[in-house]
Amino acid sequence: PVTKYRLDYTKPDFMITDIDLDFELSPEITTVTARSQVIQHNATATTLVLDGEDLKLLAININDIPWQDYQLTGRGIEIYHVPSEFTLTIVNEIAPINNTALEGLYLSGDALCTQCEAEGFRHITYYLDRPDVLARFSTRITANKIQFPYLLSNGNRIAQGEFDDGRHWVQWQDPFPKPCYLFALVAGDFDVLRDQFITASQRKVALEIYVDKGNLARSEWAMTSLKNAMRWDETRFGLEYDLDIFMIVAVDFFNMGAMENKGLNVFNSKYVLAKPQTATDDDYLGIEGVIGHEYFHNWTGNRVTCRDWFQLSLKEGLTVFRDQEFSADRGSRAVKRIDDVKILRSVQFAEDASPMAHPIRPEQVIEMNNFYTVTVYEKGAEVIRMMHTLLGEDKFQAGMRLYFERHDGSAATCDDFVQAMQDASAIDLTHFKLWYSQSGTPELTITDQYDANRQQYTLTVKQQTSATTDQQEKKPLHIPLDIELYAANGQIIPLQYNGHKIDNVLNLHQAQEMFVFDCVSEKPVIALLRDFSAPVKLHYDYQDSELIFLMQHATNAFNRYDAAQMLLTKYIVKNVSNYQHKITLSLPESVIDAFRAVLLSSSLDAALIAQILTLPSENEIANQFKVVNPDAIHAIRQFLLTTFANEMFDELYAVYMNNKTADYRVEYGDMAKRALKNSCLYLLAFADDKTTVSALVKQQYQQANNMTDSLAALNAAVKALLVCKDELLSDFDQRWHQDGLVMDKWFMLQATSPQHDALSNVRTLLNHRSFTLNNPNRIRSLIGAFVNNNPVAFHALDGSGYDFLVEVLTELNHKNPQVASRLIDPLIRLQRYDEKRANLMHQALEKLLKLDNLSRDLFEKITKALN
Ligand code: BAL
Ligand code: ZN
Repeated sequence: PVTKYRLDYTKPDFMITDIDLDFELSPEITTVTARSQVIQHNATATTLVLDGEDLKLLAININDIPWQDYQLTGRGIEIYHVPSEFTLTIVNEIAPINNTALEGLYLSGDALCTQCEAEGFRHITYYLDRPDVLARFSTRITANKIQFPYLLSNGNRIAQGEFDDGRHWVQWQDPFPKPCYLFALVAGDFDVLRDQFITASQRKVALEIYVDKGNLARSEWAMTSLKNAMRWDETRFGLEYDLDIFMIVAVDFFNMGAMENKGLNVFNSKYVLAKPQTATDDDYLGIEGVIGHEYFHNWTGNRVTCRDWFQLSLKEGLTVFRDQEFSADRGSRAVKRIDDVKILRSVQFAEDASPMAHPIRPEQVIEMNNFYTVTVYEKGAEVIRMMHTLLGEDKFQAGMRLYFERHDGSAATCDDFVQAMQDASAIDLTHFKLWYSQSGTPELTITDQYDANRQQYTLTVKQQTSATTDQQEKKPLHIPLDIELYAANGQIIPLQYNGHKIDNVLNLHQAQEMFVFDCVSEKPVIALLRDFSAPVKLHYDYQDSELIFLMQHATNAFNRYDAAQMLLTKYIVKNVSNYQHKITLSLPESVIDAFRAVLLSSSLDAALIAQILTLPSENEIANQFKVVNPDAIHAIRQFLLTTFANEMFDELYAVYMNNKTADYRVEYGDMAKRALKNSCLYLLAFADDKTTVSALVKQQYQQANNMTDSLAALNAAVKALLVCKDELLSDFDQRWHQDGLVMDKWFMLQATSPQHDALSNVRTLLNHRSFTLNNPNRIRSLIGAFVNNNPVAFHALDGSGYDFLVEVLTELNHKNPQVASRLIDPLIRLQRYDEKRANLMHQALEKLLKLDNLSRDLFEKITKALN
């Protein structure tokens, strides 16, 4: 496998301005005729090199004359001595039915569909498969009418017809030039939910959502979310939709969450289908977020696309930021922020500390599919968010307008984006740009000093980023640090120096800096990193009393949550050490009281209380340690759960009872109540009084009229190992075994069970009637959940978890390299474990490296891990 480097970018020698595609569809053999208008851009180039994989070439014509002067290579075709401007016609065959990698044209159930990002189009025909080649696409699809009554592609439907032999055809035309990764084709039989949207400039857009037959009632929320997203993008970003039709197709077999193909989004059905009986509140929010995300790509991704794949964060970081803001504007901004920070801290920080560490704009890539990461996406969104913090909403929006003015209809770079932000705001972002090229998690170490005589408060801030596997040298970054000071009575102390007001956002630039504030009449309590103003780790020696104070008085909801997290983390770290030294575990009464006060607060949003009462996950806790001890972390977490449950039993029970909702409504206030009620139930399940809690859990499961409540009960039963768990699990299976998406929840619960035989249960479930290794969602919910979210079982000291993953990856390496490559992540983090585990992980990776035909995807990660 070859490594590609960002700095090696060169412009394409040839451009394709227009392409007419003709598909004769059938699952066994599909014939593709591609007629492209090619123009030479580099006068010295006479060889046209096209990408193409797994294709059977039938014919090549140049200007309608057969052309023999070419050669097939491992990765495509080289066509020699071509003229400077010509029509290239290529005819080839593909076999969608054999396409288990789900890249290119493949079969999802009975439907044919495509996935072309990043480099899937080359599995359809020979082409310049790179994002900086933008062409106008027209697509004619012919297929059997009974089997494939709907034939869809990008743009507008301009003609259709029928043949006598049972086939029909449809012609599509997309007026917007696009790179081939945004091409899509879908053929199948569906139910269609139709609606319309009137844009701000009064244009009528037809909206269509295609779902499997019988699923119409489950697509309404997706339609509502789509209309909300379209309106939001107009009001917040001033961006309107540009075609006359917008289609979404839900398919069951999909490697990613969804795909933003122009005018024809293809979605994993997980992010479309919902009704109260089958989908949880989190599913509803997930659908809203992903529908928004894909829709927002129409401008940030499609109208302005990426010059090359190293720039992926240009569209993904920005679009994640936009979908985060959409969700925040619709629901609770604070809760959304906390959810996003949790992902960053638990998954992205771990990626920085892994052999896959990379900047949000990677420097080198073997397999692009490996770089659809939390770093490119979520840390990328944090980088955009920091610019938003530095510029403010108005200047940020001015930057967006300038960005579109300059780059609409073309392929741009991350530098182009920052330049537009800088030019529109007159704020210098030169130093800030380092965030694009430097990997790793910066750490801030903060100390302070109060001078009562001078009434001065001084903050000393040091920043340091440790070396990562990809990059040894690190420089100080431009970091926005948002702070607030409080007096003992909870009043805000205004920030000022020398008679001048100081903004809450401090700009850090150097390895060490001092900030002095005067007119501070008492030693203040400081809230640091308000709203998580930068993706960094924070070290500041807070007293317990200060954290408890911030839990009550911080004006920023994120700070309240974070103070609670820091307080718990202190005792988690202490108790992990106690556990390792066989000292009794303990938690001070004052800590429990602080949490009790949050639980009983009448002023806090119920969803925020639920967040604060949810203990950090084992993965979040693991990031506190250089060497992770999964058993100790699990034991401490169980201890905290039991302690909270026993100490706050009556209060938890009362809040549980007070937050019941009658009918199920997808409404933020109700969701918040359910979140609080169910986090109380979860904690209660760990109390010593098992008879009472088991009855309570069982009752909620049996009486629930919605999936949020029944799954919460089942989760509590499984995680607290209540006696009712087997009965409830089996009831759920009986009820839902025909529904893959619902069963994913059931697989996930068992994969993450603390039961000692979790692995053997997972192995048994591989043969369950609802499971198949052909479906990425099933794989992620059973195997992915086990390897990522059951650290005790996956890292069992007998190596059984690692052996299991090796077996699975051996099979998936051929079947679906992309899905395989996602699953291997926890195995490549061997440096984070003790010698015994690291050795076992090493052996497992060695075994995988010896596989025949090891995919590029796995090769890249394994070799990085073993180096
Ligand atoms: N572009 C791949 C799917 C997504 O990020 O929207
Ligand atoms: Zn995206």
